Amino acid sequence: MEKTFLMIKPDGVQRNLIGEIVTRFEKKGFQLSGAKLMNISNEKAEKHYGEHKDKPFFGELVDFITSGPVFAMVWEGENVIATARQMMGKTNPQEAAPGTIRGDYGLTVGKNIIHGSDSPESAEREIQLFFENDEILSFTKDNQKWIY
Ligand code: FUP
Repeated sequence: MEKTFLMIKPDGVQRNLIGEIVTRFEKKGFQLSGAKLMNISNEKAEKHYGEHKDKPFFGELVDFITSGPVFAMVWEGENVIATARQMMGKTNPQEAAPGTIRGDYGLTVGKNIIHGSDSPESAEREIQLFFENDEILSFTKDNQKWIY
């Protein structure tokens, strides 16, 4: 099953949006395979955003993502990479449609609440960068068994 890397950025953590965002992906039908609250080192931030290293906003981007805890997640499900990107909305919250995470909760491109892998290659790379293999779980759910 396809997997993606999603990360609630420091602004989302500070604004108490972890539960709301996790709920959206759960309700959509995706399954959480791994998650942790963590601080990102400068080195990891620079690797993660390597494709932007020549952009004028790179310094600010690294400063922001290392400014406080993030909530890193691996989600799995059919077409989860592209669907999660749709659910997140456009990079600039001013252009993100209402009903998307950035459209509903963001105001500026600098603090846009969530990151999500944009391709199978970046998902693979980002999952490897943030998670050990034994932190990613595949399991089937049987709700009835845990109620009765
Ligand atoms: P996304 O894949 O939607 O996270 O967007 P990008 O990979 O293009 O950009 C990564 C991050 O850089 C964004 F989440 C916010 C930041 N950014 C800026 O701060 N200014 C810009 O002009 C573009 C991106």
